Amino acid sequence: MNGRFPGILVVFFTLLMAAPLFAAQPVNMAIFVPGVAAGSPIYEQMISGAQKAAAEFPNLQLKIVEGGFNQADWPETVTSLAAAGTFDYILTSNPSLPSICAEVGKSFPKQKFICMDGYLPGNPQIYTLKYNQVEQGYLAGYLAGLVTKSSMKGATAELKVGVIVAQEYPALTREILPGYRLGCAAVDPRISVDYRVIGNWYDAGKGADLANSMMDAGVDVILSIAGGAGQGVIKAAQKRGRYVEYFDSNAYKLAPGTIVGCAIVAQERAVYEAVQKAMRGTLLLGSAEIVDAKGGYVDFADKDPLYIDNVAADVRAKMAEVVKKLTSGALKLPAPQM
Ligand code: RBF
Repeated sequence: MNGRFPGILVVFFTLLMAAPLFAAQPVNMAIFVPGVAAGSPIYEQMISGAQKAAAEFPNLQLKIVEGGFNQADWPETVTSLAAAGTFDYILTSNPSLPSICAEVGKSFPKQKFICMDGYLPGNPQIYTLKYNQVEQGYLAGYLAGLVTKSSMKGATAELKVGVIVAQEYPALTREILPGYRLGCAAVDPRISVDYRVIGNWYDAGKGADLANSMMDAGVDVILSIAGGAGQGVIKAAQKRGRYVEYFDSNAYKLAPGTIVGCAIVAQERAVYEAVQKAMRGTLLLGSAEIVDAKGGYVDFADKDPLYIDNVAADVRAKMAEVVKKLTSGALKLPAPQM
């Protein structure tokens, strides 16, 4: 037999194996951002997670659509995306979206939805995934408690910590805040929590005003969950040498020395995994996952040099213990199914 024959066979079978790649149907995915992406870490992670998947699947086309801050407009925009009939999937993120998608889905029964940071089991058009935000809040609360009791430069004599949020919603009032309060109380039950609501996700001026009024009253560390409005909280704390905690992403570099803790969710990873499954046809529509610290989806960013360099060693040591308890599953803080 001619020695070249096996070589030809290898080429033939390689082409045969690669054929599905060339023939793969295009998949179109709309990413609906309920708000604006800039300054909202959970949305930024959603986009980067989807882009990471798109880099692996050349047949995946992404279209990013920002819904803006008028929440009353969102159902109409989601409807127009479904009505276009061109998007295999609509990917979105925040706890108010599953019910909007369910409503829109009634008119467009072929439309598939991926709703991150939300919870709705049993709808055959919708996959949802939410984070255990009791744990995420607890991590922020525990650090706040340690910082307010510490001898760090910006810590005041008062045992007062603060939370500034953009808006009230069930995941905040029933998971994040209770988790935060529990974390504070675990450090010292005498710690009081000053809690204020801005009223929107963009007014940095109001964020700064609320932060200043809290700091006047002796608050030394403020958890901000406020999207772009959080910039005002950070700037105000920076000016007075007090502290801020960030939520969702590692953001120490935004204000080194001012941001002293980041309670994070692995939304980039979760989106990447969900989109990968969608592309492979293994995403389970109708399922509602809850992911947690034990699974590595909720965590505290403690490896960053900007945390290590700016937070007192005794605070970091105590924080490390509680992070370990949560990530190992030794400390259980179940999230409500809602
Ligand atoms: N988080 C943001 O970072 N930016 C936003 O613009 C934003 N808008 C939201 C609107 C609604 C109606 C709800 C319920 C939540 C919103 N969130 C937003 C909060 C987000 O879902 C999540 O709870 C926080 O990022 C904390 O993990």
